[in-house]
Amino acid sequence: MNKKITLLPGDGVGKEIMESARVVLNTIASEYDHRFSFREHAIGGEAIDQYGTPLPEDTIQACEDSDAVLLGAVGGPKWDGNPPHLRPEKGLLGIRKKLGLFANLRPVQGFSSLLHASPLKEEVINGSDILIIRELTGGLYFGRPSERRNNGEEVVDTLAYSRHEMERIIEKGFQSAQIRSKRLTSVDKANVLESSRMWREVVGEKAKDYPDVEVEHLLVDAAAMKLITEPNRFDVIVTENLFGDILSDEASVLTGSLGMLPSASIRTDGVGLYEPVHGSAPDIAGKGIANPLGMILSVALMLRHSFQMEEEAAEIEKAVNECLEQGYHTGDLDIKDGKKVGTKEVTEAVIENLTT
Ligand code: GGG
Repeated sequence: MNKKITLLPGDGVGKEIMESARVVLNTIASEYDHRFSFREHAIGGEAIDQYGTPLPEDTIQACEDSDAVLLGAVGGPKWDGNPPHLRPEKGLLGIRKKLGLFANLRPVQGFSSLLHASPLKEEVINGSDILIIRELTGGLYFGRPSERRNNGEEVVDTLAYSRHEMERIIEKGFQSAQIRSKRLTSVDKANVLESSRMWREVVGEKAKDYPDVEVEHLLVDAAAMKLITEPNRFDVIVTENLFGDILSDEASVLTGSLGMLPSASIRTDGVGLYEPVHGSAPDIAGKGIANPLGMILSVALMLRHSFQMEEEAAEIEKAVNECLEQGYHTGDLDIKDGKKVGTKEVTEAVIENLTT
């Protein structure tokens, strides 16, 4: 099977972890007799420096014309003072919007060798397996106006959603719950926000089409607390853009490190974009110590969702688990009697497990 994959390494540690993704894909290609062809393009801060825009037209075209997109990370202090349209994050938000990627799937799955790496008690997190579904193309991230006013003395951001945007992501939540444990938690702030009251209405309407799915509504503040105190009560969580961004970073505590979380950004059909949840980590960029596992697990999600290569995806997940069981880890994780190594060595350990 020949698949065209666009690689967008981006900024900071993005480049280092993208190399890990490439090596893993080449190994899968030779083990399973697939052909993956890679084209690398610029996005984020690197693209601003090279082309004067965080999302060059070339990059958009390459993504539209590929079978899947892998992204590393964007951002960094170098561009912090830039005007809003020249910020690296604009590139990432822009490509999600251009490709119509409205659903961001963030699986939060604990690996047994990392149970004690979390600051939470092992008995609380043991068995945690949550799918957070974040709406990706609406809400505060895209609402207009979003600007400073009155000589910079006032500021406005806009939280805007259409009913259609809510319906399609909530539907995705119900569909995902139906093939898992048939429990869906909808997270909002309906005691304060009009958008959340409409969100609840839409959840109520959609629930009629999925009578076998048990639905609960949680306010985002309560959800944030319960994710830490009772993570095992959750199966599928569906929520809007900003709440999903924050809750999924919070949920990474269950896995031991933000560096472990993969994500898939998809639409009903067509190209998908896969990236680790973490950002560009400028403080450790270029040192060869970034955790590549969130990126490698994103490769597994890509194989499963975009290419229907379930066996290959499961092999990668198994190899990651074995790598951790053998004690190989980067400095963001803590494994008892483990071997603290760099990005390259962790990747090599995964490859070793993939090929034996
Ligand atoms: N790999 C994820 C990443 O680079 N995140 C940085 C970022 O700009 N995040 C904004 C968002 O995910 O909405």
